[in-house]
Amino acid sequence: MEKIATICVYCGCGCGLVLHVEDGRVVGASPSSAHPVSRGRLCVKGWLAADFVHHPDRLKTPLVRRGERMARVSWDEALSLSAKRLREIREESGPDSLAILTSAKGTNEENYLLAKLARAALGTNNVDHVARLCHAPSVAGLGIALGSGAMTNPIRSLLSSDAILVTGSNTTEQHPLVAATILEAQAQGATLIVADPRRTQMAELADIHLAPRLGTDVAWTNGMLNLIIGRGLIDEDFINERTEGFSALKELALRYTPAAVERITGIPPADLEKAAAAFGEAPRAAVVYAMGTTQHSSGTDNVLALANLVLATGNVGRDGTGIYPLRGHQNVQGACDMGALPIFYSGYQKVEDPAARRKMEAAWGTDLPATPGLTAVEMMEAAEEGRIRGMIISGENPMISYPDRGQVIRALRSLDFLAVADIFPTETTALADVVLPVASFAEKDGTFTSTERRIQRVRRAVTPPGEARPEVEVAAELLRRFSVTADYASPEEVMAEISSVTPSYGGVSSRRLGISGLSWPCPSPDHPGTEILHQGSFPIGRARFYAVEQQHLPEDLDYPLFLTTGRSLFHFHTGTMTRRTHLLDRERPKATVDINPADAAALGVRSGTMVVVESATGSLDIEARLTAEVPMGTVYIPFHFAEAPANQLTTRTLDPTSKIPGLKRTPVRIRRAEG
Ligand SMILES: Nc1nc2c(c(=O)[nH]1)N[C@H]1C(S)=C(S)[C@@H](COP(=O)(O)OP(=O)(O)OC[C@H]3O[C@@H](n4cnc5c(=O)[nH]c(N)nc54)[C@H](O)[C@@H]3O)O[C@H]1N2
Ligand SMILES: Nc1nc2c(c(=O)[nH]1)N[C@H]1C(S)=C(S)[C@@H](COP(=O)(O)OP(=O)(O)OC[C@H]3O[C@@H](n4cnc5c(=O)[nH]c(N)nc54)[C@H](O)[C@@H]3O)O[C@H]1N2
Ligand code: SF4
Ligand SMILES: [Mo]
Repeated sequence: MEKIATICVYCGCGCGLVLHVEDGRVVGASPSSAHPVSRGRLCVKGWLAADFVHHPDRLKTPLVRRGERMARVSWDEALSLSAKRLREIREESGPDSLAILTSAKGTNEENYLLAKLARAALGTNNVDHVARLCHAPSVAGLGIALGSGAMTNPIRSLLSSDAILVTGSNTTEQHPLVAATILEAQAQGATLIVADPRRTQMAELADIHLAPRLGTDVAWTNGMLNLIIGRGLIDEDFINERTEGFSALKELALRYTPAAVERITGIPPADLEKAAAAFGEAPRAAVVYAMGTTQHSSGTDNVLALANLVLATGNVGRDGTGIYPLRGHQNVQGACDMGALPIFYSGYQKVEDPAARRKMEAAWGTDLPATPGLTAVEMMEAAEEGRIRGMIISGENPMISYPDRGQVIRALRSLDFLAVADIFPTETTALADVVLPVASFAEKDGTFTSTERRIQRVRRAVTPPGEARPEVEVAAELLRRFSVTADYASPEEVMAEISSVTPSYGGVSSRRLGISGLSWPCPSPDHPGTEILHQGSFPIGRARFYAVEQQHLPEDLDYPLFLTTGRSLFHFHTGTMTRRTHLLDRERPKATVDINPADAAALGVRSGTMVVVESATGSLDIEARLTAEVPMGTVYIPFHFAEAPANQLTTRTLDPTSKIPGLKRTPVRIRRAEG
């Protein structure tokens, strides 16, 4: 048996995985004991990460739509047709009538080439990916507050924390190896504060559980600051030496008294006081957050409020401190780093900056567009209105994962041309004109960048099924069809180009990565990489406080309940891989809506009753599950299940700064289904 060291394909923890190969097939996976994050451990999805690789449903040949049917064609035919249709649309409607969604499941090299395809070949900055639905508020908020949108410290650094505030993160289920580290820190004496409207396992294990109403995070965060200022627990030296804007924030925080916070959030003053004391008194405190923070129409404000908290207490730039936006997909950090975003080239170099643009034009040998592109949800709106006519979607399943599914269907059906690259048939490939079968993580070389900015090697263990090909090759072929030079002999050569144009990856080469990888910024070949950011200074000089107010949340009498959506440990998003992994699907085979027993009694609903959930955008038939994990007035649906897609109910209400939709709070009503 051969053993190939690689990286888990699921979440941003970035665990080291060993694939076991026998007779050209992956037969199992086990943890890597030498790996700095996993240290010999994996969660259940990691142990089962090899299961879908040889599934019979894998896409094996390129397909082209012929009326209602999909016909098998050669790669040459599929790619030539794609290039021809995209070129025709561009001639008729201009480059900005085209768009690319790249994949957080893809490698850095694939994301870089797809972003290059959008800019250098199609001529548009319309390139984005699911980070828009995920940590766009972190990229925007931490970007303006600290100068970098990434996690400040490595996961391991939490072991040195004296207090850890975890908010909007179902950590034991969604980032199991981060949760294991947090619980290890707690066992050593750190105080664990968890803010989540639901009583998750993390909340159950917390020393202090704050259960705010959905969407009221700015209020309680400002409230903690109010108490921390009142008790003299701020770090005045840090504020004076390294930040600006504190006086305006202080004035604002004065108004968020415990009583005012209780009215907005429902959090009892005594709990808020305990949390503020624990966080404020800790010599080293850290904030860990995820989608409960970002997926709101106030997502950027929520992030800024948390940044205020760590800055005011001087908890940045040291081991045991910091702010941890937990990145979701195993390479969503990398997809952002590679410039699969409408306003940035790789390394967050702005497309609007003439110097950056000239540099990229010289590197890519062509003129580049200067106007920022559309974000993911804006692309869907433009498609419905006919402003976007041709799209490439690589490794995303927006039919299940994007908000307001009715609108997504209308948008994708309105396109004149859609090409989709995936490893499995999905609800989105079903609408494609061309389907491109690509290699999975086990069948290609390249790199992923984990949530702790750790750039790690992904290694080919087996050959792709049928005619499926690594997407690096597919993207390079498309670039050449648009006369852009793309003579890459291997993903390593793509990484060489990435490091030549991307300062933070400047010292990265596949050869250097080894088992532990390298954390960016790593500007030069002799640089060891950077585990803790902002140690002496911030990239923007001084960090900035932003005085953010709690948004007013109007009541809607027609929709008296609030839906929040999320995930389960056993499934990954739209389930394309986990629902094809028997042992995972068996654990969580069907969709349910969680309802508090008191709400259920008022509705005349029991566990197992079929109900109809209705929002302003759609309705859904789904089975009820009664649980006190959700508070009264709140219901919860995991969005994994195509049979009952939660996004039928969500809306496109966007955060004005980051353009993330408010997926965590949708007004709904519920009734028993007829019959
Ligand atoms: N098993 C598994 N792991 C995954 C994924 C997966 O699909 N399956 N997906 C990956 C990806 S891409 C991501 S982004 C991460 C997501 O990881 P998480 O963000 O941890 O997961 P979610 O279930 O989206 O939501 C997190 C929590 O936010 C809480 N919440 C909702 N509204 C609010 C609010 O207003 N305030 C606060 N404080 N909390 C709120 C919810 O109750 C929920 O417990 O997981 C990654 N890991
Ligand atoms: N209601 C609601 N909606 C949400 C969220 C929520 O919390 N609530 N969360 C949002 C968030 S944070 C995220 S990140 C998104 C996730 O949304 P998506 O990223 O669209 O969901 P996935 O199911 O992970 O889709 C990944 C696709 O990539 C394919 N794939 C796997 N490996 C490869 C590969 O190597 N190459 C290629 N090309 N494809 C591959 C998979 O088969 C799958 O079809 O969902 C968002 N939508
Ligand atoms: S914690 Fe995340 S990266 Fe680690 S094994 Fe589980 S899914 Fe994979
Ligand atoms: Mo995500």
